[in-house]
Amino acid sequence: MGALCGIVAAGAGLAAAEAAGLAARPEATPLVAVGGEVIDATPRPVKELAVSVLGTADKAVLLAGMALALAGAAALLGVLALRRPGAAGAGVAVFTAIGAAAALDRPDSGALDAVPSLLGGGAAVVVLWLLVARAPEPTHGQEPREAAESAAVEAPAGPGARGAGTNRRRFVAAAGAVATVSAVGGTGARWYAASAAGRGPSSARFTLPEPASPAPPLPEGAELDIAGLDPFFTPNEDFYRIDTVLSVPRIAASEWRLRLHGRGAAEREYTIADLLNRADLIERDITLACVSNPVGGTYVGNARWIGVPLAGLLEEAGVRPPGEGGPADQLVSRSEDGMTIGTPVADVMDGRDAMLALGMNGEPLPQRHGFPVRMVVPGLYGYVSACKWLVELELTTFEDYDPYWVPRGWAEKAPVKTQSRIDTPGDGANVSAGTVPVAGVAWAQHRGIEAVEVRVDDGEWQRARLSAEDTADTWRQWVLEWDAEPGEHRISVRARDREGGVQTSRESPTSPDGATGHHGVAVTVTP
Ligand SMILES: Nc1nc2c(c(=O)[nH]1)N[C@H]1C(S)=C(S)[C@@H](COP(=O)(O)O)O[C@H]1N2
Ligand SMILES: [Mo]
Repeated sequence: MGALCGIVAAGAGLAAAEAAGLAARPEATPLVAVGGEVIDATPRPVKELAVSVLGTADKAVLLAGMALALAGAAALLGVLALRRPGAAGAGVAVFTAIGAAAALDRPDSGALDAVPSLLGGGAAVVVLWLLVARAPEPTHGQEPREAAESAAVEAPAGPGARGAGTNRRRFVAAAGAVATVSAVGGTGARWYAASAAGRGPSSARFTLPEPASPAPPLPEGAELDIAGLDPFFTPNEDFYRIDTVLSVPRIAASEWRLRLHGRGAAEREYTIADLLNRADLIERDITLACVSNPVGGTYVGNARWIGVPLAGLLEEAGVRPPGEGGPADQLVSRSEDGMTIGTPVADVMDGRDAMLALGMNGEPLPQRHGFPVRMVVPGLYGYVSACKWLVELELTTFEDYDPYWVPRGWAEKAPVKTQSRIDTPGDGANVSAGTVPVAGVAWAQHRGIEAVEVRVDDGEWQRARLSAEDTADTWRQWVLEWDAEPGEHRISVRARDREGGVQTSRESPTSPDGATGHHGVAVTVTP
């Protein structure tokens, strides 16, 4: 009986929280907020395992698992409530606090975000106490019916006797009503929130301005239409995320400031409006890659960015590249969360589209990808160029300053290595004999991809067909129509860049400056 009270009360609390979430933010409801915290806190290997086993169902499974765990705890608290309602109330308060704390810790949150958890916790306690107070007495092993009847027989005229059956019916009716209202109200609120969320961003942040220099139109044939091949533009939801933060920094765009200072630079401070209103905004397609990407890995993605050309901003502050006598050779970017990233001033000012990015694939930077402002520098690994949640730029020297990763054994300078990856067929795949498209992506940012070659077993390297090149800063897709013969085969790929570099077969680890080697997949071809 107590367990039933607890579960019904928890359901009522969650439903109340969902309803309150419509007024506050749907992201702030306890299940969603705690789930988000769990995801943020999950170590990368565990997360990768979950994603590889569950795929896109990982979040649904997480939420269902949390609901189950909560039901278990609610049942225990309900049993406790029969004897000690106060202690059970304290238990509910603990869960309420967890929900509220998670909601307040979520990206973009405000004080209002605690409201759904607090209201939900309040509703749960009230329902729990009301139900427990009305719960029929335990019947000591007898069937409820018999208990009621025997009570009636023993005390035929007493009011308490008739009350036992009535109480039971009342209790069941009340619990059933609460459960029904909770289920309908809770799922209704969640459904409404989901449909409302589809209509537009829940928190208006800023509107992306029109760039003075838009990205050139994508050339025809830049995207090959092959099942299993990564899309040319990586959707923001799918873009890899690598950073050291457990909880994504929340920066209000209106409060954001960027300080520029250091050797050979006039000190400057910029607001978000300063950047948004600039007349020199550019829009560019740039492929970002992580130095921790293993050969064949997925820590690489391509996006259309909008931002302020970094070289122009530095020139306005009087900065000259070292080649022109400037005293600083390292630009250190600092983030809200204290990350430091060092980039060669020479690279930033050599004409490439290094930028302070505000937009990613047509929307303001997602919180996870550095809102409101991050750096993007074509051709350099993220850890030496792509500072997210940027708040400070300092001109210094490599001799004088080691940014975060350098004392941890990573290279001071790290241009992206020429790399290629087979997306389809997957490693270990079974395919039928005949024509099989072998396809993937190749990147050599800022040098450009010249050719991609594929080899089956110990055969000749064969030229793959390349997608049309967008820019030298973006990856290219490639495909080889393979005439697959029955048996076990190993397929490898290598890329050539525009500067004559050939992707080496020599295998080296990601540390200190990026993995090398050829990506290969083993495939079984059935007749
Ligand atoms: N503030 C901050 N910025 C950061 C990092 C970080 O840990 N903190 N990681 C860097 C690394 S290692 C990479 S590869 C890119 C990844 O950017 P993404 O998460 O948007 O894909 O961000 C870079 N910028
Ligand atoms: Mo990285």
